[in-house]
Amino acid sequence: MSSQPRRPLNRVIAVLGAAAIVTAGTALVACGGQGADNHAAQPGSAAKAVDHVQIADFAYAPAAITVPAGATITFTNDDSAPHTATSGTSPTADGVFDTGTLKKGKSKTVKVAKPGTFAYYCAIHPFMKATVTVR
Ligand SMILES: [Cu+2]
Repeated sequence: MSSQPRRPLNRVIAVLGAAAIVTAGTALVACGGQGADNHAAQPGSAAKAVDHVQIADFAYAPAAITVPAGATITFTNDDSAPHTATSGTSPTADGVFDTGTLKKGKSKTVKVAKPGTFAYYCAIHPFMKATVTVR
């Protein structure tokens, strides 16, 4: 009678938030292979940066990233469910970037040219939120 619907997902997300900080370092190392082409094409371009955001367990990791203006950001869906990374605040996309629907195992790279802090969300699961800061 007094049972409330539990939302274990929130706890999962909270745990992931903490894990994201730990994972951030590893993710940068893992970028080496994929980013090799970009680095080779533009030697000595310090402004060029590639950041990866992993989507897993209905959360973005890391949940907040900072990249230089013009940098690319790659979103990879390692979840069983499809997700998007859509800039704006649900349900209103602001058009700064949008990965479209990423199925399991799929990646999409976007570029954000203008500086600012941009919230984004999953158009399929609006409770999934994170931010990109561009400097
Ligand atoms: Cu989603």
